[in-house]
Amino acid sequence: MPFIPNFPPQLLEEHRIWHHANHVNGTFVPVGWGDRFLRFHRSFIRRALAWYEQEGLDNRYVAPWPQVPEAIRNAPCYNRAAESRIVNQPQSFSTLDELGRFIESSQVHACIHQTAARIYREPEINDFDVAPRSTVFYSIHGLIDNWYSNWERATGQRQEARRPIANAD
Ligand SMILES: [Cu+2]
Repeated sequence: MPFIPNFPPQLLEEHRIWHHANHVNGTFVPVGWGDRFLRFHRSFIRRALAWYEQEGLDNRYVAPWPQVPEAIRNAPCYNRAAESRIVNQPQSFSTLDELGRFIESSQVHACIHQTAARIYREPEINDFDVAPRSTVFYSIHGLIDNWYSNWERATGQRQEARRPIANAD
């Protein structure tokens, strides 16, 4: 089931707007983008998957890939050395922004989307406007989110979700 039925239009719109507001072209990725990219997608997939679960849809379809599928790693656009640094040397990124910018500037994120769209014959996966309607989007972004968690563990920079400040009165 690669296509998610009745995906909430407001969630789709939120993702579309984020990418239009944060458009990057090629390998130049501005300072601050990486931090926003990782945080936005973490929050987005959590909310989209909460809806998905509520719908009673099968969680197995949207589970993160345990690693990038070999068929994608074999694509000419894929940067294996970059993936290896992300996975094995997370502490080499001193900030979350550095990690996020690297995932983009190394083309790892773009290549995964492009290649998945091609090999699964699902062009939607490579279209920001509609990608969250595909289950593969969650396999990809769940894996990227696990790279983010891995970085948090390795650097001791895990930040708990902000709790509302208790009212002192
Ligand atoms: Cu996105």
